[in-house]
Amino acid sequence: MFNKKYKKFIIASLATMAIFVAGCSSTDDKEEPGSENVSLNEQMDYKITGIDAGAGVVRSAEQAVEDYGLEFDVQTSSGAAMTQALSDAIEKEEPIIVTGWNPHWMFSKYDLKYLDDPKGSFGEAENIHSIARLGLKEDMPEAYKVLDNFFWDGADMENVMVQVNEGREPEEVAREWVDNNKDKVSVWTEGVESVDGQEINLAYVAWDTEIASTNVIGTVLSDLGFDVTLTQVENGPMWEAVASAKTDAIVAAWLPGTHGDHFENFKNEIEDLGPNLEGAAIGLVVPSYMDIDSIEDLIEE
Ligand code: PBE
Repeated sequence: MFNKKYKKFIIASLATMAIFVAGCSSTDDKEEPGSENVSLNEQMDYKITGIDAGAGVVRSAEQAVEDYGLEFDVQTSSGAAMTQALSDAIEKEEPIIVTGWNPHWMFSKYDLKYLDDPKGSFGEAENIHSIARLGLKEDMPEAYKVLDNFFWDGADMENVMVQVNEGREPEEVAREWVDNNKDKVSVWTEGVESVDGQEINLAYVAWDTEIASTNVIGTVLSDLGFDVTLTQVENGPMWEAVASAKTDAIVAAWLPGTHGDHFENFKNEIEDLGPNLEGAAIGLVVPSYMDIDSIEDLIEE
């Protein structure tokens, strides 16, 4: 028994030495594969700048770290802290990786790129869905129709987002967008009758995308005579709220991937009204001046 173990130990030691020797000789000719990644990763402190811990994109970034075997940590903060860190890094032309998504004003403000994701940790293209609480159709048919009809595109949403990012109040920007886009809004409200102060609550998370959409649809409902309250919550609680009818609807469901786990969890307690925007995406985003194109470029061998 002892002997057998001892033998194994010698074999293991020899194997280690062989690897060591092989390693040494190769450094004479050229650098170890992946060593240039090490220095870039060190410059970034092995940090991916995330947003709020409840966000799907943070979870997917953690999944990517695992799928690609990266040494990185995903640091959580908020959407606002992430865009601030991005802007600071760009000012100094320093490397940075953030958890990003589009539509987003950051793509019109800065020169950015998504890192390729050959393992698909961030999923495919996403749609943003509107979700109603059960019973909304019967209780508030007019609001239900508007939410069901609500559909716009990435350029519409970015138009609102860019102005909010410039420091204007979301409510004011939404008011202006609704006034300037009567053709689109009239499709959402076609055949919908006005109501007299019926209360409706919409829950949302303080992501730039959702601040834009929720304020716009809130303005449309308010113009129809609804007494609208927008309630800001975290992602998990937003899904719980619509499933338990604490809120009437959300327009912030990223599917099938980003919020797929929440959807799966609550699918029998909610009504999916379908996409209000198509062709959204999430992923790791870097400034274009960075000399990497894929998440694989972060792997250290
Ligand atoms: N986001 C924006 C959200 C969905 C909308 C990408 C930050 C998320 O990651 O959950």
